[in-house]
Amino acid sequence: MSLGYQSPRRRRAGDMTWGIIASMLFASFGFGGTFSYERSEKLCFPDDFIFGVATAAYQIEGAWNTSGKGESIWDRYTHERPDRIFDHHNGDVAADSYHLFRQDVRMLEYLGVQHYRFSISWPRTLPSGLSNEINEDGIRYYMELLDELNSHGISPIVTMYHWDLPQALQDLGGWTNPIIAEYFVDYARVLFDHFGDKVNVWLTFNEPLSFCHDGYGGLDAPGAHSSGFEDYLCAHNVLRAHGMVYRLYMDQYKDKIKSVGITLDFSWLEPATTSDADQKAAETARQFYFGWFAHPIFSKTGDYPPIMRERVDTISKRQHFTRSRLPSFTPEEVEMIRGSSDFLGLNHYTTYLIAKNKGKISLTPSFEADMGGIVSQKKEWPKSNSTWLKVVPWGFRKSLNWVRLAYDNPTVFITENGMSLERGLKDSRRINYLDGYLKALLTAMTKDNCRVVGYTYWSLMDNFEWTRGFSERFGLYEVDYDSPNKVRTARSSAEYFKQLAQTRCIPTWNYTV
Ligand code: GOI
Repeated sequence: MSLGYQSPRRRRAGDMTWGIIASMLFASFGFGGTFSYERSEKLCFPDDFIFGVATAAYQIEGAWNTSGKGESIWDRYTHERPDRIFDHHNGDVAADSYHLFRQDVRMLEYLGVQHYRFSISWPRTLPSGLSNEINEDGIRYYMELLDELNSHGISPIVTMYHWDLPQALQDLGGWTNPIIAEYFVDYARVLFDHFGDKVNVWLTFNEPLSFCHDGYGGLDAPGAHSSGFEDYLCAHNVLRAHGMVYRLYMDQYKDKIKSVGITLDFSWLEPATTSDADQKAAETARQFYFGWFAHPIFSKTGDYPPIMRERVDTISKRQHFTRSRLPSFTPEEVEMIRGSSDFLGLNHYTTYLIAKNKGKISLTPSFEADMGGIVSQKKEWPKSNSTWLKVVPWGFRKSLNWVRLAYDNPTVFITENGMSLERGLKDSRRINYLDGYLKALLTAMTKDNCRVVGYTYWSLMDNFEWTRGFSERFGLYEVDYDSPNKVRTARSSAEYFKQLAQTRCIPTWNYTV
């Protein structure tokens, strides 16, 4: 299994492959864990497989109004509606990585990871969202971070948009206004021009499902509550924006930019029973939750999944709408979006059960009604500290195989996987989660032949967990939010991950602490 895989849709010849990137980086790592691990059976990833950790701007940076940064929808939302945040906190200071990023890089260096996935804040670089005014301090900040990473041999993987839309653009309707695709292209151009030669991998969007469905149809910022309508408009413009940025890179930045992809989240959706109705409902749900974004980009035919088109069209009619609530792409847009990714960035955390919803379809539009399934989880599945996140490693293997079969075995890069717990340094349950999910991943690669080139743990450190505030902790490092300098301390899982990143073998973890 090699990182040099070129997916059939990967259109550039002779570019720098994952394998070269990884081997260049890998040469510089030493070895020196303080923990002792028994290595009875060796379960190892290929030599050119890369391990890293992830964060996102709003969740760690703080400095929400420092040195010319513009307001984001999460600044506005947490300030105006603290009641919507579990512990009434906000990301004003968070882990203060705006000031402490050199410490972040020291932590990465200690872990010995090959890459660091972080996101750039759109309003920190373009305060009003538009490219007429560039915030020099924002550019300086990311330049220094990138230089610090590169000088330590850590490959930067950069997300352009991890949910922190400039408020000024939300005032125009945000992702529901088609004009935003053009503004996103302008933003991407600024990023390519300033940082293009310092970044190995670009991701346009993090989890459009989350920020469209939960932001425009649910309780995340901007809190639009318009499920079955605005979430579809959001997704439509996000897909157009993604395709346009990919074409920009192909047409004008081929020599400077190495690769561009997108990150989609895919929870495994298992039929609640073996009945035909539930199996069909589960497959439909996969097309709604994942195919919604993956089908237009990664399928041979492009466009929305046929079952989604059919269901939303039919249900819209029954609800007396003149036109479908799911917008349509022009044939040119279908072509522009189809194949617009060098690889598939995948976030995977957990598994849900899907049962067919046998109730009558309500007159009130909603994504859930259109999807037609009822979502649940098994009581017996081990818990995390997040209500939605249960520990189900076999769902990871099933997700990877579903992707392999649906989209002709694309090159997959795991951009997030992780587990939340409460405060505490001895996080053996997190190590157990990692052990299970990494084994499922390795099985998918070796037994099922899924093409996976890298793994990224969410997260490097505890951070602002959106509407859950600081109450859910995903970090390999604990952050002491009460301390003025946001002291970070390595958990047991950090030692485990260090061993993993440096050996590429799953540590057997009956270790002595
Ligand atoms: C990433 O999103 C993200 O990229 C990071 O920024 C983030 O820090 C990281 O994850 C960690 O969270 C119980 C239908 C309560 C509607 C059960 C079905 C609520 C709502 C089960 C199913 C689930 C990870 C909210 C992806 C949003 C949390 C997407 C995970 C809400 C539920 C549901 C439930 C449901 N998701 N997010 N939810």
